Amino acid sequence: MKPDGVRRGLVGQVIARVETKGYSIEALRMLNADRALLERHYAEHIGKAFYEPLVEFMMSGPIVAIIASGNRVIEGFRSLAGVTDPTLAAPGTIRGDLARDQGTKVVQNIVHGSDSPESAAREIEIFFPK
Ligand code: 3AN
Repeated sequence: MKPDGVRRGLVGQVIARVETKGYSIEALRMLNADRALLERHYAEHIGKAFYEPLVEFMMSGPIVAIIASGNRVIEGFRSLAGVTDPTLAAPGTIRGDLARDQGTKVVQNIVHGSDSPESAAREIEIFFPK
């Protein structure tokens, strides 16, 4: 969960949606991300126009990192989250129901979800270092 979700008191709602869908919460950690962590997490976006606003936004308050499990949880969570742009995200999804365009340089859309088993493994290393 990104800082906007935490600030708005939506942590419980988002976790409830994941659990109600039937996935299990395996680990959960609230933290303040620093620039070094975000550079690793968002390496693919370095150089893009929204990269610096994205990093500033992600450092603007605590975030909640969650490991959830269940068959096809990666695609299932992306379906629960809805598309990146909250204006276009379908009603019924986390972004569609709980977020809107705030007119900021970076989209504030409540949650991030890993997009493949490889990115999940990489992101778990970043947010849950041994
Ligand atoms: P998603 O979180 O939907 O997988 P990514 O990983 O492509 O999206 O993008 C990471 C984050 O960067 C998004 N959640 C959003 O906050 C921001 N972002 C992505 N694309 C744009 C864009 N075209 N303009 C502004 N912000 C963006």
